[in-house]
Amino acid sequence: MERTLVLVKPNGVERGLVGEVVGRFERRGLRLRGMKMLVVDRALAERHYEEHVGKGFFADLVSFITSGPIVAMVVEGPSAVKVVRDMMGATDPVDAMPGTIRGDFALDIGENVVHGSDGVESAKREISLYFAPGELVSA
Ligand code: D4T
Repeated sequence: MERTLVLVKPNGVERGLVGEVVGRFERRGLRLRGMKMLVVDRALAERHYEEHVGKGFFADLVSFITSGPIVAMVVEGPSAVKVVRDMMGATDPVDAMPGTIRGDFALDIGENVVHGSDGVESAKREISLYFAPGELVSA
């Protein structure tokens, strides 16, 4: 079993896609272990995206993720990191296959609706940024 962090980004919340995104994971058989709505502040955004500090798109990335409420969730299942990323599709929605979340609901890499951790270690780090241990339930 693995756990991964999923975010429905501000444009996903604004467009009313939370239920669609959560429903896809639930119907696949993944389990929700924590979920909350929050507004990401600059400090949290910079910690979350620390690997992108110095890149040309960093300022826009922070500005976007802090622009409105997001929904953060911890999703659990076999190979959850890979399964979730496969269900989200390519980072650039133009390359995302139809049937994936980005392939069905996005066109702009800067506003690609969802985030999913890219590995087991980054999942652990990211989950701890958004959730205290007591906020997560176990099976
Ligand atoms: P997230 O983190 O949103 O799930 O995206 P990925 O894991 O799929 O992709 P990433 O870390 O490489 O990029 C993080 C975030 O930055 C935006 N981005 C990325 C951008 O606006 N321009 C770019 O050139 C890249 C590479 C999109 C996602």
